[in-house]
Amino acid sequence: MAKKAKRAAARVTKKAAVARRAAAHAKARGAAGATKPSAKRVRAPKKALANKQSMLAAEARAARTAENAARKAEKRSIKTAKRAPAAAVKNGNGHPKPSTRPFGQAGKALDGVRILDFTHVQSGPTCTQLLAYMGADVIKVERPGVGDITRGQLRDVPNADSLYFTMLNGNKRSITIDSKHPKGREILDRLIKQCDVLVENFAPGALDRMGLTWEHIHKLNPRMIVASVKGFGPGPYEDCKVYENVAQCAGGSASTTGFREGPPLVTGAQIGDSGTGLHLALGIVSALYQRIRTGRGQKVLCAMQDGVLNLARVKLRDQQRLAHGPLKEYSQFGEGVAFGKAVPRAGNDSGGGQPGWILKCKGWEDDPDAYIYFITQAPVWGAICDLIGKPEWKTDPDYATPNARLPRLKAIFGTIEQWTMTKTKFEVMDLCNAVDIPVGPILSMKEIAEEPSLRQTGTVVEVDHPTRGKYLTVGNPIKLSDSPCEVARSPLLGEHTEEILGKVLGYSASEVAEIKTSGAITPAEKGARAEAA
Ligand code: CAO
Repeated sequence: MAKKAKRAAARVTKKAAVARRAAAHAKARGAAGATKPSAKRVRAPKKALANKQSMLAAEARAARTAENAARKAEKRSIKTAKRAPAAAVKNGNGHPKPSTRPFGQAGKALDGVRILDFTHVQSGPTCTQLLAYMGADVIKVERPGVGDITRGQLRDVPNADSLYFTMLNGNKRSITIDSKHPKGREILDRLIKQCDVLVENFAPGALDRMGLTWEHIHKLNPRMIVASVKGFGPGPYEDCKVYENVAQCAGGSASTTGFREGPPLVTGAQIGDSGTGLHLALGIVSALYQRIRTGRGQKVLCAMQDGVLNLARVKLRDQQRLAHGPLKEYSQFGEGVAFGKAVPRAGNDSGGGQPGWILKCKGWEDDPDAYIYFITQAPVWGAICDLIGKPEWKTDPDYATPNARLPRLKAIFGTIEQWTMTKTKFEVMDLCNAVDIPVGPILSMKEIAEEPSLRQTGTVVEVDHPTRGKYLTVGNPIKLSDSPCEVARSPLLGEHTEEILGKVLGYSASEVAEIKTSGAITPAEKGARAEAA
């Protein structure tokens, strides 16, 4: 019986793989993978064009048929896998046989996924850029003539897209559409039918005001995943507009960052924007995975407050620990300063159980970044004592144990600093790492930009841009061994409008010409002028 089920599962898996390959093949031949130019819509004046279009339509039909077959086969394989769990495990849980292609040559993780990118500023674009790095076809919709507001913010090169924009929108295509223009809405509806995910981070209610409600989107394309970043989740603040630092403050980061005697501080890392974009990307790929089973899309919501709190969860941990006594690893404990009702700011104390602090290194008088983070990790205490020339501390009862050291941490770090100040941060790094003492040099952005190892791994990448020239960007920080990432420059405003209208949405050349004068893809005045002409 088990053998029979096993064979059945293998047969179905094979069929699914064949169908999927056929779908991929047909897709590859069909322009940009998912064109659905219906035979009715195509009105070609010339015979050659008509032939080409009917060929495209036939290819699109073939792609659809093959896709349906793949979906059905996949459904059957899941059913079979459920009936025969042992066989499913052996056969890779109903998925295709492992590719025989060398790693890195079997496409990209998100090949075939198409994203309707309605994001702007930072949080949403971070998410869609990551998805693009993973291989998704990201189509960024921008307001005609204006585009993402960041194109013009913090400009360093006159008349060129800012680094704010270029570093968050690599590997994407740009189409301009006025979402409030009737023709623009029609184009958007077509895009919805052709895409797998819509990502947006408009102010609350803006997408609905465009007429793109969940009900509307779901009706047009039940497989569509609608992913949103908002400042707050449902509750008293859900209608508020939110930027990075608002989220850092509302998510518990600011109240726990800074020095005890100073005001709350925001951090330089954009945990509210980029952090939430990262959370959203995980939500999207999870929803894509669930869609394989359910066949339907869903809403994915990441509130920036929630994202920040998730990253600051150790402080919520400490809040609860406070009810059971003082937080002994906070230096204020060693200094005899009483705790209040809420988690205090802990300066540069380490967030874990191992005391740490930032110490001066050689050259600190002139270089604001000549510092090192030094952790007095208990297991390497002996090595620390030897290195800084205090071997007697290894056996001195005032220093030998972590508990004995707690009230003396300030003085201990003072002594260690006398040693670090005689070395550069890189010398300290080398000497400490040789004996497993965890330390971290405070690297400036200049040092990071110039660090050869980050260039080699593709974490820092130089790309060329037609109007601004070469610039540095952060590549994919997530490395997949079978999904290579080539970082491409950000698109110019509307650079791919015609390409997408024609190849993705199947508009004919004459229809594209009409759209161009309708005002739907150009700024309102230009459209009006063109109409009048
Ligand atoms: N065509 C026509 N109109 C368009 C358009 C297009 N292609 N794209 C956007 N618009 C319109 C929207 O429909 C909206 O119009 P209405 O207010 O009339 O409905 C308008 O542009 C402005 O959108 P917005 O309110 O999202 O933009 P804003 O600059 O006023 O606010 C922000 C920006 C970020 C505060 C807000 O979008 C927000 O709170 N987003 C959610 C949280 C978030 O992501 N914050 C992080 C931002 S990064 O620091």
